[in-house]
Parts: sequence; structure tokens; C-alpha cells
Amino acid sequence: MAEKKEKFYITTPIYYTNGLPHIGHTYTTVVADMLRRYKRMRGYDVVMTTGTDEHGVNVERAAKNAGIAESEFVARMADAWRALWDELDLNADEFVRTTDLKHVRTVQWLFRLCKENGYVYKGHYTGQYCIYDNAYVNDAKPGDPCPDCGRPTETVTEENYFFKLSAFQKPLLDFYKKYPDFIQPETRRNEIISFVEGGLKDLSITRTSIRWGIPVPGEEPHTFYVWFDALCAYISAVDGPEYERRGMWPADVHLVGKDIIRFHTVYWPAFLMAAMLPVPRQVWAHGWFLMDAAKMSKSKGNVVLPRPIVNMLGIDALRYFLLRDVVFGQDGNFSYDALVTRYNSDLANGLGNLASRTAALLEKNFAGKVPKPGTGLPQDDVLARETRSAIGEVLERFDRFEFSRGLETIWTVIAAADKYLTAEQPWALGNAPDEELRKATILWTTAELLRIVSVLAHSVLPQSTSKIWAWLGQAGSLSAAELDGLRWGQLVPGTTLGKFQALFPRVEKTEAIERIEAMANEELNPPSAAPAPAPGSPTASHGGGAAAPAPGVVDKIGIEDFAKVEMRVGQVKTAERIVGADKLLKLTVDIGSEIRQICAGIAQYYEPESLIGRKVVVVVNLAPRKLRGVESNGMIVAASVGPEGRPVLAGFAEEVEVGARLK
Ligand code: ME8
Repeated sequence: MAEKKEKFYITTPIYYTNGLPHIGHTYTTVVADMLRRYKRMRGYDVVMTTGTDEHGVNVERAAKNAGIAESEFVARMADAWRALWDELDLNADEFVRTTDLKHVRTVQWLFRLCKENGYVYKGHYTGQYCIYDNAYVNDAKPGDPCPDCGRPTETVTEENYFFKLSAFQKPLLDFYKKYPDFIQPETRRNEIISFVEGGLKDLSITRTSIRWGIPVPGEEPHTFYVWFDALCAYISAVDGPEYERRGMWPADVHLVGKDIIRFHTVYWPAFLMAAMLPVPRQVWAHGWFLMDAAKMSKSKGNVVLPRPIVNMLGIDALRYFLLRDVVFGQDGNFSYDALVTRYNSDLANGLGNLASRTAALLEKNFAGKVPKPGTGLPQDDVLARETRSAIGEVLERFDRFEFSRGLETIWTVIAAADKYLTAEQPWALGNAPDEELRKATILWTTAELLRIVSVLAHSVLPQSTSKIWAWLGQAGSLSAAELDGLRWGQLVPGTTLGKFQALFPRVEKTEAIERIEAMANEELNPPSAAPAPAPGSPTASHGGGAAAPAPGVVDKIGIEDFAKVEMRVGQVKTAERIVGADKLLKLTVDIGSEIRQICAGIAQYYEPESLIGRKVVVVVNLAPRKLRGVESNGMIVAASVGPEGRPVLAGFAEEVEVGARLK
């Protein structure tokens, strides 16, 4: 029997639904996804969760402004968040919405446990409350601004249930001492310790003034304070009251921004201690991405959007920049200039160039096969040694969440290989047997280094490293490669190389920035003829009115024409690349009544293994045809996004039955 894997549970915050994701939210989610991939490659059984925080007075107001019910408002927003994460290939294993029934049950259960254990009582509270941050402002007087966002606070008096936070000062301080790694980084830990040492006041955890919240059972009109509600999402994601069955709780790491560290390291462990539930192992608070030295926020209008960056430079480029450019834990300034500069220097001229040079030389000299190396010269051994020691160093750095430094190590090796190729000049060697052998040694060495780099960097650059892996003729999915089994010398001579796919085409900086900015502008201010929800304005799609059709738009069709197209929900069973067709994937798809073979032109954007089990929309009554010699019996529906028409698969935010017809 296979050994049971050690579990690792990673969370992102659950994000507010009053706007759509910007680069700050994307940052936390990219880190969570990177860790998930990394930990899986180190043999862990990993779960990563994210979600949406859907209650509170902000949502009440936004829904009212939009003229729709709160439930509809949050459903639309949750769909939009999920769709964007899908587009960025950041789909979590569990996506929690705080309006999910399983979450509601968890919140009520945690409250009951805290109450049964004597940590909850009823009282009255009057205070200054910031409705934007959903928090009372301690010691504020009427009219005082919120210290976090600067907006005016409101005076609120209400009957509340209180949580005896004051009883947890000592248990928390003891806990921080016993588990010094609980709060990361160190500077945040010190801040929290001095905050708790300063004394803790009891905390009101229910509201009577807010209707749009989870009801306190038998105590209507009390609803739960949004933070009591939201924090529970971390347990409801992994089966709530039945958490022991799932075996994932406690979380191994809560990734959060430094803005919400107090909620996670003071309130949350106190709630759990009161309920006598296990406390998470670690809370890692990263810094902020700043725009012009200010925190990005919708209200300031200085947000950077992920989609235009990805459309221009690709998903891997965004991930690389976020993880490489800022030391995890510190604040960082975001600039398109720095983004594109790094893209060109590290990705296009660095990894991309090394791989394409090596591929061209192998193709030309060894007919697309891995050559057998001869005895190495000292310079070959130096490169091998450097790569070997990089393996351990990268793992150590990633384990310590030093993502930037881990990547630095990988790029040192890439630079060394680049220099090595330039110095050894395999292209200048002739066809005499000793020169052939030298060429073989140089190119085997470089290819082996690229294989190792692709395994080491896979969690950060999943798409491009998978291309290197496929080109190197390596079996199976790179995501299943084991980091702990990675050694120099595993590239087998004679292996047939696949077709090389360009990784990171060089871009012209000014033009790239202009294009990203134009796309961002369009997303933030959608043209009225094609309204679409913009970040922060979930109802933008409903204000458009009837626009005159643009010239060139096809004539309208009747419903009878539409009815001719039969679309059904399908589920992908298998997916593989097609040799010699770098854009196509061959899929088998269950459409309910049968399993179909369908070719889809999505190979440059989707990893085959990421599609297995995914629900897709299939046009099932399309006449069969052959694509590159492979029969395709149906069509998968996708949106065409951005200037290059990147395909984004249509899908469903809710569970749907395989075979269901779309109307
Ligand atoms: O606070 N730089 O949700 P939220 C870096 N619902 N990270 C940033 C960022 C920036 N400029 N802006 C946002 C909430 N983030 C609550 C959480 S959890 C139980 C409830 C990231 O939508 C960062 O992770 O305001 C931050 O903590 C989070 O988004 C805040 O998201």
C-alpha cells in the first residue's frame, strides 16, 4: 500500500465582493498556487482554498444601488471572481462563498461551541464603526476618520453578543512563545505581541443593525459580525463541523496581506481556542503592492489589473514578476516598466533564449535526439556542480518562503549556462569524432541543466516549464515530477526530443506598456456598446441600453436558427498533445450519451492534465472533421480573448450534470 502523504493546507483570504481582483489579490493567490504546486512536487497531499466574503453593510448598499437583491449581486460577483481565477489558471481546490449553506452551518457551529464553553455573553456596545473596513475603531470619537482608510466613521449603538477576547491575552502570548513560527515574518510577530501585551478588549461578534449576514440561531435580528463569519471560511472549506473526516484542518499556512494580520493572529486563534479546536500552524503576512507609494485600492482608482498583463505577456510572466520582483513579506512598488524590463531580461533573453539556442543546436547536430556525452572537462563539471548545489538551495529558499531568492538561484544557473555555451561555442566545432563528442557533451550538459531548471521553476512558471519538459521528451506531466528525486545526470541519451515551442517572445517595451495600458483602460471603462462588468462596478453590464449594431455585425438570427445548434455539458476524460500540431489537444469528452473524441485549438494555453475532469460546453451536432489527420467529432466552446484571440474555455460556476443541454 502506498504510504500516506503528509497533508498541507494553504488558504488565501476570502476576498470582498465589492470589486473584482486586482494585482494585490492576484499576488496572494499566485503565491498560494505556487506553494500548492511546489508542495505537491515535494510529495504532500495539498489543498488550496480561496473564496468570496459576501456579507455586510457594503454589499447591502451596493446591491441597493444596483437595484438587485443582495443574493443576486454576490452571485454575479462570485462568478466573476471565479471566472478570472480560471482565466489565470489559479483555480483553488475549494472556493468558499460565505453565503454557502455549508459555511453558514460552520459559523453557527463555531459560535455554539464558543458559547457552550462560556466565552460568549450579551451586552451593549456603542462605538465608532468604519463600514468600509467592517471594524469598530477603538477609542475613536464621533466624527473621527477611520485610521485605515481615512473615511468618516459612524456612531453605532447596539445590543451585541460579545466574545471574551480579554480572557485570551495570556493563552495567546503563551501560544506565540511556544510556536515562534506562527506569525511570519518576524517584524509582524513583534507587532502583534506588543499589541496583545497592551491588553485585549472583548469583541462584539454579532450585529442587530445589519440584515445581510448569517443569522444567529434563535436570536434574530442578530447576525454575525463579518469577521467572525469570514474567518470561519477556512474551516468550512474543508468540511466545517466534519473537518476531522477531511483531515486537512488545521491550516498549515494562512496567506494574508499585512492589512488583516490582526484578525488572523489574534481573533482567529482566540475563537478557535475558545471552541477547543486546533489552531492554524502559521499565518504569513506579505506586504503590499504599491502604486505611486500608495496602497492600491478601488476607492483611490489606482488599481493594476492582471488580465491585460496576462494577455500581453502570458500567465507565467505575471507569476514570475510577482514572485521575483518583491521580497515576500515586504512592500513593493508596481510599475509596468519594471514588469516588462524583467520579462525581457530574465524570461525572453534568459530562460527563453537559452532553451531556444539549445533546441536549435540539438536539432541541427543530433537530429532531435539527446546525445550521449563524453567525459566532461573541468568547465562541464563546474556547471554540473553549480546546478547540483542549486537544487538544494532552491528548495531551502522556497521552504522559507524566500521566493525571490529561490528564483535568483535558478537564474544564476541559467546565466552560467548561457556563458558556458558562449565560451564553448559548440556551433564552431566540426565533424571529426572528437569534436562531435565534445559537441555532444556540451549540448547534453546544457539540456540536462534545462531539465533541472524546468523542474525547479515549475511551480512558478507552470506553462513554459511544461513546454521545456515536453520538448526534452520527458514522460508524464511535469507537475508529477518529484523535487526530492531530482539529480544531475538523469537525462537519458537517445531520448527523442519533441518540437520546441517558443517560450517568451521578446517585446518592445514602450509598445508593450501602451498595449497593456490600453487593455486595462478598456476593462476599467468598457465601451458602452459592449458593456461588461468592470472592477468595482458589478452592474456595469446592465446600464448599457440598446446600442445600434456596429457596422459589420452579422444580421440577427431567429430562435429556430439557434435551436439548430445542440450544445451540451461535457466532461473531459483524457487530454493529450498531438505530435506535430502544437496548437491542438486531442480530448475525449463524456457528453452523457457517449464519449466523443474532439480536437481543440487550445494547446498553447491549457496543460492537458489541467483539463481532466473539467466540465466544458460542447457543440455536439457539428459534422465530424479531421484536424491534422485526427478525427474531431464536436467542438469545445471558448471565448476568444485579447488581441491574439487567446481561448478561454466556457464553463459553469455551479455544479451541472454531464449531458445537460444548453438553451
Ligand atoms: O480583507 N498588495 O478582503 P479584501 C498586496 N474579506 N496584497 C493585496 C493588496 C495590495 N495592494 N490589496 C489586496 C478582506 N491584497 C477580507 C478577508 S479573510 C477571512 C477575509 C490582498 O478583498 C491581500 O492578501 O480586502 C489582502 O490581505 C487581501 O487581498 C484583502 O482582500
